[in-house]
Amino acid sequence: MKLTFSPGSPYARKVRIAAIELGLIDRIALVPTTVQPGQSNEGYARDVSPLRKLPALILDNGNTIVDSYVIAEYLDELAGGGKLIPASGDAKWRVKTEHAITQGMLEAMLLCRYERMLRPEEKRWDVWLDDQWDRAWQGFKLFEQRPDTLARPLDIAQIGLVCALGYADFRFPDCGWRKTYPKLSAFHEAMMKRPSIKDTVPPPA
Ligand SMILES: N[C@@H](CCC(=O)N[C@@H](CS)C(=O)NCC(=O)O)C(=O)O
Repeated sequence: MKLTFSPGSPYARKVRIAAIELGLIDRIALVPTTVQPGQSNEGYARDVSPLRKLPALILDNGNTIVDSYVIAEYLDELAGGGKLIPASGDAKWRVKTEHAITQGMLEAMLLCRYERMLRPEEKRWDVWLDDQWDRAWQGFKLFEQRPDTLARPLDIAQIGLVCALGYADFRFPDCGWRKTYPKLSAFHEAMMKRPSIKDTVPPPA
Protein backbone atom coordinates (compact mmCIF):
# COMPACT_ATOMS: atom_id res chain seq x y z
CA MET A 1 0.00 0.00 0.00
CA LYS A 2 1.07 3.60 -0.55
CA LEU A 3 0.10 6.63 1.50
CA THR A 4 0.34 10.15 0.10
CA PHE A 5 1.47 12.39 2.92
CA SER A 6 3.41 15.44 3.97
CA PRO A 7 5.28 15.62 7.31
CA GLY A 8 3.24 18.67 8.41
CA SER A 9 -0.20 17.26 7.55
CA PRO A 10 -2.18 16.51 10.73
CA TYR A 11 -4.56 14.25 8.79
CA ALA A 12 -1.70 12.18 7.38
CA ARG A 13 -0.20 12.10 10.88
CA LYS A 14 -3.44 10.58 12.19
CA VAL A 15 -3.18 7.77 9.65
CA ARG A 16 0.51 7.23 10.36
CA ILE A 17 -0.15 6.99 14.11
CA ALA A 18 -3.02 4.56 13.49
CA ALA A 19 -0.87 2.43 11.17
CA ILE A 20 1.96 2.25 13.73
CA GLU A 21 -0.40 1.42 16.59
CA LEU A 22 -2.11 -1.28 14.50
CA GLY A 23 1.21 -2.84 13.47
CA LEU A 24 0.64 -2.08 9.80
CA ILE A 25 3.17 0.68 9.11
CA ASP A 26 5.66 -1.71 7.49
CA ARG A 27 3.10 -2.54 4.83
CA ILE A 28 2.72 1.11 3.83
CA ALA A 29 5.14 3.07 1.62
CA LEU A 30 4.98 6.75 2.51
CA VAL A 31 4.90 8.92 -0.61
CA PRO A 32 5.85 12.57 0.10
CA THR A 33 3.35 14.69 -1.80
CA THR A 34 2.67 18.41 -2.12
CA VAL A 35 -0.81 19.72 -2.79
CA GLN A 36 -1.66 23.32 -2.16
CA PRO A 37 -4.98 25.13 -2.28
CA GLY A 38 -5.03 27.67 -5.09
CA GLN A 39 -3.03 25.38 -7.38
CA SER A 40 -4.53 22.90 -9.82
CA ASN A 41 -2.45 19.86 -8.75
CA GLU A 42 -3.74 18.26 -11.95
CA GLY A 43 -1.85 14.97 -11.74
CA TYR A 44 -3.03 14.34 -8.20
CA ALA A 45 -6.61 15.26 -9.14
CA ARG A 46 -6.52 12.86 -12.07
CA ASP A 47 -4.65 9.94 -10.52
CA VAL A 48 -5.44 10.06 -6.81
CA SER A 49 -8.35 12.23 -5.68
CA PRO A 50 -10.48 14.94 -7.31
CA LEU A 51 -10.49 16.69 -3.93
CA ARG A 52 -6.69 17.16 -4.18
CA LYS A 53 -6.19 16.48 -0.48
CA LEU A 54 -3.75 14.42 1.57
CA PRO A 55 -3.72 11.72 2.72
CA ALA A 56 -4.86 9.03 0.29
CA LEU A 57 -4.18 5.32 0.65
CA ILE A 58 -3.53 3.52 -2.63
CA LEU A 59 -4.14 -0.20 -2.22
CA ASP A 60 -2.13 -2.93 -3.92
CA ASN A 61 -5.14 -3.66 -6.15
CA GLY A 62 -5.08 -0.06 -7.40
CA ASN A 63 -8.12 1.12 -5.45
CA THR A 64 -7.77 4.38 -3.58
CA ILE A 65 -9.20 5.23 -0.16
CA VAL A 66 -9.52 8.88 0.81
CA ASP A 67 -10.19 10.81 3.98
CA SER A 68 -8.07 10.19 7.04
CA TYR A 69 -10.93 8.70 9.06
CA VAL A 70 -11.97 6.31 6.30
CA ILE A 71 -8.34 5.22 5.89
CA ALA A 72 -8.03 4.68 9.65
CA GLU A 73 -11.24 2.64 9.60
CA TYR A 74 -9.89 0.54 6.73
CA LEU A 75 -6.64 -0.10 8.61
CA ASP A 76 -8.54 -0.93 11.79
CA GLU A 77 -10.55 -3.55 9.90
CA LEU A 78 -7.37 -4.92 8.30
CA ALA A 79 -5.94 -5.35 11.78
CA GLY A 80 -8.94 -7.39 12.90
CA GLY A 81 -11.45 -4.66 13.75
CA GLY A 82 -12.49 -2.91 16.94
CA LYS A 83 -8.97 -1.78 17.84
CA LEU A 84 -9.05 2.02 17.49
CA ILE A 85 -12.76 2.27 16.66
CA PRO A 86 -15.13 0.33 18.91
CA ALA A 87 -17.09 -2.22 16.87
CA SER A 88 -20.58 -1.33 18.09
CA GLY A 89 -22.81 0.23 20.69
CA ASP A 90 -22.59 3.50 22.60
CA ALA A 91 -18.79 3.41 22.69
CA LYS A 92 -18.64 3.35 18.89
CA TRP A 93 -20.89 6.37 18.45
CA ARG A 94 -19.15 8.29 21.21
CA VAL A 95 -15.71 7.71 19.67
CA LYS A 96 -16.93 8.49 16.15
CA THR A 97 -18.61 11.70 17.30
CA GLU A 98 -15.60 12.82 19.29
CA HIS A 99 -13.39 12.05 16.34
CA ALA A 100 -15.70 14.13 14.12
CA ILE A 101 -15.26 17.04 16.53
CA THR A 102 -11.46 16.78 16.30
CA GLN A 103 -11.84 16.65 12.53
CA GLY A 104 -13.86 19.87 12.57
CA MET A 105 -11.27 21.49 14.84
CA LEU A 106 -8.55 20.60 12.37
CA GLU A 107 -10.60 21.89 9.45
CA ALA A 108 -11.13 25.20 11.25
CA MET A 109 -7.41 25.55 12.03
CA LEU A 110 -6.45 24.70 8.46
CA LEU A 111 -8.86 27.33 7.16
CA CYS A 112 -7.16 29.87 9.45
CA ARG A 113 -3.78 28.76 8.17
CA TYR A 114 -4.80 28.96 4.50
CA GLU A 115 -6.46 32.33 5.03
CA ARG A 116 -3.27 33.74 6.52
CA MET A 117 -0.93 32.04 4.07
CA LEU A 118 -2.80 32.56 0.81
CA ARG A 119 -5.15 35.51 0.98
CA PRO A 120 -3.64 38.97 0.36
CA GLU A 121 -3.56 40.89 3.63
CA GLU A 122 -5.96 43.63 2.53
CA LYS A 123 -8.59 41.01 1.67
CA ARG A 124 -8.48 39.12 4.96
CA TRP A 125 -11.65 39.02 7.01
CA ASP A 126 -10.78 38.98 10.70
CA VAL A 127 -14.32 38.23 11.91
CA TRP A 128 -14.35 35.06 9.82
CA LEU A 129 -10.83 34.11 10.97
CA ASP A 130 -11.74 34.63 14.63
CA ASP A 131 -14.91 32.58 14.15
CA GLN A 132 -12.96 29.66 12.67
CA TRP A 133 -10.34 29.84 15.40
CA ASP A 134 -13.05 29.86 18.05
CA ARG A 135 -14.43 26.57 16.72
CA ALA A 136 -11.09 24.89 17.36
CA TRP A 137 -10.75 26.60 20.73
CA GLN A 138 -14.24 25.52 21.85
CA GLY A 139 -13.34 21.99 20.79
CA PHE A 140 -10.29 22.05 23.06
CA LYS A 141 -12.54 23.33 25.85
CA LEU A 142 -14.97 20.45 25.35
CA PHE A 143 -12.20 17.85 25.67
CA GLU A 144 -10.71 19.64 28.68
CA GLN A 145 -14.03 18.90 30.35
CA ARG A 146 -14.08 15.20 29.38
CA PRO A 147 -11.61 13.42 31.69
CA ASP A 148 -13.14 10.03 30.77
CA THR A 149 -12.28 10.56 27.12
CA LEU A 150 -8.72 11.56 27.96
CA ALA A 151 -8.25 8.46 30.15
CA ARG A 152 -9.61 5.78 27.79
CA PRO A 153 -7.39 3.18 26.12
CA LEU A 154 -6.08 4.61 22.84
CA ASP A 155 -8.72 5.23 20.17
CA ILE A 156 -9.15 7.26 17.00
CA ALA A 157 -10.78 10.22 18.81
CA GLN A 158 -7.75 10.58 21.10
CA ILE A 159 -5.45 10.30 18.08
CA GLY A 160 -7.46 13.04 16.35
CA LEU A 161 -7.15 15.21 19.46
CA VAL A 162 -3.38 14.72 19.64
CA CYS A 163 -3.13 15.68 15.96
CA ALA A 164 -5.20 18.83 16.58
CA LEU A 165 -3.02 19.82 19.55
CA GLY A 166 0.12 19.07 17.55
CA TYR A 167 -1.16 21.18 14.68
CA ALA A 168 -1.84 24.07 17.08
CA ASP A 169 1.81 23.77 18.23
CA PHE A 170 3.01 23.59 14.63
CA ARG A 171 1.11 26.51 13.08
CA PHE A 172 -0.12 28.58 16.05
CA PRO A 173 2.69 28.16 18.60
CA ASP A 174 1.67 31.26 20.58
CA CYS A 175 -1.99 30.32 21.05
CA GLY A 176 -1.39 29.20 24.64
CA TRP A 177 -3.55 26.05 24.74
CA ARG A 178 -1.40 24.42 27.44
CA LYS A 179 -1.99 27.28 29.87
CA THR A 180 -5.72 27.51 29.20
CA TYR A 181 -6.28 23.75 29.13
CA PRO A 182 -4.06 22.04 31.75
CA LYS A 183 -5.82 18.66 31.48
CA LEU A 184 -5.17 18.60 27.76
CA SER A 185 -1.58 19.51 28.46
CA ALA A 186 -1.18 16.51 30.80
CA PHE A 187 -2.97 14.28 28.27
CA HIS A 188 -0.64 15.42 25.48
CA GLU A 189 2.44 14.88 27.62
CA ALA A 190 1.33 11.34 28.44
CA MET A 191 0.53 10.59 24.80
CA MET A 192 3.96 11.83 23.74
CA LYS A 193 5.45 8.81 25.51
CA ARG A 194 4.12 6.63 22.70
CA PRO A 195 6.66 6.27 19.86
CA SER A 196 3.84 6.50 17.29
CA ILE A 197 3.02 9.97 18.53
CA LYS A 198 6.51 11.22 19.37
CA ASP A 199 7.97 10.07 16.04
CA THR A 200 5.28 11.75 13.93
CA VAL A 201 5.45 15.27 15.41
CA PRO A 202 5.62 17.74 12.50
CA PRO A 203 9.15 19.02 11.92
CA PRO A 204 9.82 22.67 12.89
CA ALA A 205 8.08 24.98 10.38
N1 LIG B 1 -11.10 15.44 5.36
C1 LIG B 1 -9.77 15.23 4.86
C2 LIG B 1 -8.98 16.54 4.95
C3 LIG B 1 -7.60 16.41 4.34
C4 LIG B 1 -6.92 17.78 4.14
O1 LIG B 1 -7.52 18.85 4.22
N2 LIG B 1 -5.61 17.71 3.89
C5 LIG B 1 -4.83 18.90 3.63
C6 LIG B 1 -3.39 18.71 4.06
S1 LIG B 1 -3.22 18.74 5.79
C7 LIG B 1 -4.77 19.12 2.13
O2 LIG B 1 -4.57 18.18 1.40
N3 LIG B 1 -4.90 20.36 1.70
C8 LIG B 1 -4.78 20.72 0.34
C9 LIG B 1 -5.97 21.50 -0.16
O3 LIG B 1 -6.94 21.69 0.61
O4 LIG B 1 -5.90 21.93 -1.31
C10 LIG B 1 -9.10 14.10 5.65
O5 LIG B 1 -9.48 13.88 6.80
O6 LIG B 1 -8.24 13.40 5.09
